Amino acid sequence: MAQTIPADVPVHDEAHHEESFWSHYVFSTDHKMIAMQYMFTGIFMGLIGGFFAYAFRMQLAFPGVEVPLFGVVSPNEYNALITNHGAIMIFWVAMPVLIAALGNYLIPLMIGADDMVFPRLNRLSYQIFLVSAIVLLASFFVPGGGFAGAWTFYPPLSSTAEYSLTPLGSSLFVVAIALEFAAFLMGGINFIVTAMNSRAPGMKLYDIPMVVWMIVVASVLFMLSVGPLIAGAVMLLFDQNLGTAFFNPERGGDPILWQHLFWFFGHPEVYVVLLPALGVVAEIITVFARKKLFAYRTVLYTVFGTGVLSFTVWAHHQFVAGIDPRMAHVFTVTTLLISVPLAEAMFVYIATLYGGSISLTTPMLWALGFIATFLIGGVTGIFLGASGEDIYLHDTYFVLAHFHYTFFPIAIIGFYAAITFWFPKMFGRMMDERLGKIHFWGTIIPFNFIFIPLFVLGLAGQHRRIYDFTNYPDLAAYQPIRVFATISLLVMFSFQLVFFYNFFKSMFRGPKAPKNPWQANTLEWTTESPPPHGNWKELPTVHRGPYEYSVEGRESDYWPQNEPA
Ligand SMILES: [Cu+2]
Repeated sequence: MAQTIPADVPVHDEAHHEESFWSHYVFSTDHKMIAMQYMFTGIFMGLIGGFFAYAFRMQLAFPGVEVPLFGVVSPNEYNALITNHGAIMIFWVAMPVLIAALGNYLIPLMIGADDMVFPRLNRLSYQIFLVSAIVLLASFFVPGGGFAGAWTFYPPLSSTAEYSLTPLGSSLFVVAIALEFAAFLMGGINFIVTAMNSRAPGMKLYDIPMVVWMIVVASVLFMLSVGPLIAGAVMLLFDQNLGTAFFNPERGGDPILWQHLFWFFGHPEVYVVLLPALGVVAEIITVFARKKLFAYRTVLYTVFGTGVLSFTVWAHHQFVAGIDPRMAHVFTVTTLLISVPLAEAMFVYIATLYGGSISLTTPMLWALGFIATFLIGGVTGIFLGASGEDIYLHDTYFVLAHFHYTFFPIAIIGFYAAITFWFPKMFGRMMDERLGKIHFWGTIIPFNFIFIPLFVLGLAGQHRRIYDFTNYPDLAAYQPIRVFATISLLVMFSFQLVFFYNFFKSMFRGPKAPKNPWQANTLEWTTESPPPHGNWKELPTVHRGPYEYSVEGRESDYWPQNEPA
């Protein structure tokens, strides 16, 4: 239920005293500043994760060669690079940027609140997240180096000192993961409570913008799935340091147990980051097609259904781990089922575009790029979900390419869609459209050139997590394909410079943004760009139904094609 704020309650102290640098940038409890902290930390970690990808892709294309800025990649370094590339991109880039930064920035502004319900918990959430990132970065510099047992940290490579070449590195890795989950639990509680209790008067449950709903559902999924993994991480720490044997079969433990604990979290985790990105795309295509979402409530029910289903598919990661084949059938069925609601969401998005008056702005290009690439990710997942076929494809580059066709749209395209769309609101200035489009095409084309070849290599039987394929007679012949993928990566990376140039130049020099440059009609566009402390001088009230907001004194008439004539 939306709460009504009595008229005599002061909304926010507009004329508050000057803040010092520390209280404004470092110890702020303002949701917008915390969102920026999450976003910039995520971008920084993304640069590190990207650099790791560059180093190991160079090793794969040109084995043993000295990699500029890195040096020769040793086999153990190679393992540490792929491990931490995966962990960083998922836990320290996708999570903080898509759910923490977007949730923090958008939820209060899109529901008409002046801040989060628990601002100090919010600040603590970021601080713990920052510590987790520092612990992870520190793990690269301890004796033995960073953890090198793959991002899923399966025992025994992660648990017992005798198998692990990086005992201290793996302990710090697990501590960093556990800290980070504690941070996101705090953030998630805030998101859910704020969206449910702080909405502007008149905004009913079905008026909540889709991206806010998506972040709320993602937070619920995270809270329900993360328990087993935190418990597993603690058990792993005990195995590493206190001599327990939860995952050690020689002493009665079971390494497969870890796989269950990990993937019970790991699969819902896909939806934890996917849903915010889906929400971003929904907001953008409705604005730039000048249409309402084709089926708002259907998408919402779909998302709820996907959330429930996402807890029933995890063992599709374990088809070759020795689970009972009859169980494999069950997980095949649930996995194929979960592709239905997502296909439906894609259908709704395409139906929203149909007949709209589409303007291909940079955010719209990213949103359309999301739909196109994510569809490839989704469709290739169906191959892997079928247990019979997975026996052949398991742990090949086909999995790797499938995975990147889901996570790249989510984390990278979702981020670029969101940042190009909300940049005017965040920084009060417009980004350069021409540079934005150059960056879009310079990213999306090489992205496909990196990963389509990897599907081919996977079907040829190329196994992941191997240091040098030229040692394998059957696989050495494919070396030109590996070189092609690596060069595409270099091209894609170089186009990211265009983004950073555009981003920082526009932040300081871009033309001033009006309140509502895109003529959108969600609430965040009714306040100044950037919004003041407290977001509005007077909190807004919502008058009309779903996706047709109008704020006191302003008619919402941006979407002339809302209703059929
Ligand atoms: Cu999965």
